[in-house]
Amino acid sequence: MKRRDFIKYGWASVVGLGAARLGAQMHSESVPEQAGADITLKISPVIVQLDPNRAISTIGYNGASPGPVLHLREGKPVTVDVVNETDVPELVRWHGLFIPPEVDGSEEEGTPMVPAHGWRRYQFVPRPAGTRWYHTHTMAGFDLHRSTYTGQFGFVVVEAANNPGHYDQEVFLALREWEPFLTSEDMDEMEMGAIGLQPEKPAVPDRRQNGLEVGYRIFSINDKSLGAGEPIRVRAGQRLLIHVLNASATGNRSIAFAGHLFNVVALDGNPVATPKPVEVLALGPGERVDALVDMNRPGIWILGATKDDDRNDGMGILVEYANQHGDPQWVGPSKIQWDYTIFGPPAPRPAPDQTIDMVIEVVPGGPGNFNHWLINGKEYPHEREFVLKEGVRYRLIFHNRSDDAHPVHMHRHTFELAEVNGKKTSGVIKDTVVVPNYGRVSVDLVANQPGLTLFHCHNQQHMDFGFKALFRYA
Ligand SMILES: [Cu+2]
Repeated sequence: MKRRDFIKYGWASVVGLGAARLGAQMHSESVPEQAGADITLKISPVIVQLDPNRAISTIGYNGASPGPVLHLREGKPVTVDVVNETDVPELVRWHGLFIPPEVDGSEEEGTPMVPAHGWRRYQFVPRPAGTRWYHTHTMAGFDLHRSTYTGQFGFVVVEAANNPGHYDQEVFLALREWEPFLTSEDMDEMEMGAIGLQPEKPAVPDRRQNGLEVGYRIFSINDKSLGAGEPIRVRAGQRLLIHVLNASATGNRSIAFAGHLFNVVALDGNPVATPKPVEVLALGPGERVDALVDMNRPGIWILGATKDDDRNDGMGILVEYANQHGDPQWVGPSKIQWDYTIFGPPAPRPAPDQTIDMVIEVVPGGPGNFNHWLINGKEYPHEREFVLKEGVRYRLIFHNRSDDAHPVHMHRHTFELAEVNGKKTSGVIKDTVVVPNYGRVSVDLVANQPGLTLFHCHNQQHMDFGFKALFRYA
């Protein structure tokens, strides 16, 4: 990003939504107030002003996208009224929470839809504590103007009774892209396959023609493209707590903070066993990272996508130390490799009671030239194939026999990583994990949340075309 770009964008004159102040957006002036609601979320068309010269029209929450940062108290019941001012039935999904299927926000599990031009009340007890998020969970199919392709997403922070809070400033950064289109290019940019071998790589390469994938024209962090919003303003000596969410419908992303390290303290909102400083964070859609950053290199820096095209197209934000001047600096990381296993000791996990193998395969180029996705040779719903017994400890083994990295997600539960491409770990608790291309990931799940439970790839296109399965309890 060059100096003239900043003059062109004139970001000082823009009323930016400072990431840390998203919470202040919460308002509901035109929403019919229902008695007794703690939070009212209005789903309606919004304009997102990405920079002074570019705005897009989409669907958001309470007049904005991202929606407000919702602060909930762990264990304290909450009532959320969702008012749907759009023409299509909607759902609000509470990602990362242990709540019943009726309010989880999944039609497959039986959560009722919020009718078009209607409203519905969600009541639940938020737990566990940590960085969660909320988003739509409808199908988009061939329509790239629906579901998670829209601006229906926001952070939820479930606060513990005793928050340690050893930081000076907290920021919420949602990675995002806009204006989706279909392309025959391979859009999977995750460089996570680097660790270990590719244990699921076929002996004979797959030469079938790949179907269309989703690309994007504009990128942002929260609702601003790089250089267009307010910078994160810091002072030397401060410690920043950064919450990162990949709110993309389909894209795996990597980010770096020039001149600084991310000390990763939690993944998907769950504290990791061994916090570690890293140069790069990689997140599949749906994943979150909480990291502490020591502000010890005064200057004006860019925090943004490691991929130059994505960053230059807007996925970044400036970090400005007090009393510093000059051009913002970008310094690419020395290596981009991401490895979940370093955040826990390499001790092997105890043997599970039972093992469930899930083989992921692609059927390239079906109707509309869209790929279809199979788990164990079948598309959704896998009626009665995955039946859990309460209290049993399962090891799920994801065999990814495709050339895409998949962010697989289990609703209403967390799991503990056991192995990534043969590398053992423990103490890394997540609800979404990216299975590298031709990779193998094993996770341990205790069946302790009875009720229908959806499993799916958090890539909207993959989910809509077969890559999901309904788990039930015996
Ligand atoms: Cu996928």
